[in-house]
Amino acid sequence: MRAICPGSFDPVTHGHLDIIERTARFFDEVVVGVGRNTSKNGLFSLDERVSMLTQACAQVPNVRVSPIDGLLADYCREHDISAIVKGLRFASDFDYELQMAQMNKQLTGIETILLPTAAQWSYVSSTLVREIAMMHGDVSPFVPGFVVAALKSRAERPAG
Ligand code: COD
Repeated sequence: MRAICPGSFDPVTHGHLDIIERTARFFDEVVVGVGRNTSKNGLFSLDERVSMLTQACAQVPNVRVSPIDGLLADYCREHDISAIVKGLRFASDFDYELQMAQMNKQLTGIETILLPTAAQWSYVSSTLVREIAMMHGDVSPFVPGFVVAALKSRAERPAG
């Protein structure tokens, strides 16, 4: 069976990677779907995020990375995906994820599985990582080393 772990991954964190690696233990194949959350301001381009995820997941043989263009529910139907797997950190994640899970189910019948975050990553978010990095703080505990480097270079030369 094939599952998808979708997200904006802007940038990918150890919290995301923990969810992806745990999902890979339960499914034959996992697609990491890199999409766009229209309610968030992006830092890295789609190509940059796909490239970061590809590097971060290189050691997990049954994981591949793909951009998602358009609706997640349509992507799942077109690519024979049986389940969407998402991470849950706190109550506000649950409210947001439940609404999306029910909407995606209504759109194409796709099921969503919600995995609780590992306790050590429960307070980590891409939004906080971006904010800390842009103010030259240390984000090395939360993201892979090559992401730290990409954030440092972006903080020195902000886009746009
Ligand atoms: N520990 C565990 N899980 C975590 C952590 C952490 N520290 N941080 C984040 N997560 C989880 C999140 O809860 C989420 O499940 C997932 O990882 C991805 O998180 P983000 O923040 O990178 O991604 P989002 O929430 O911005 O991604 C939203 C999507 C791109 C998936 C969504 O907007 C989408 O499906 N877009 C496609 C268009 C679409 O279909 N829209 C209609 C939806 S009903």
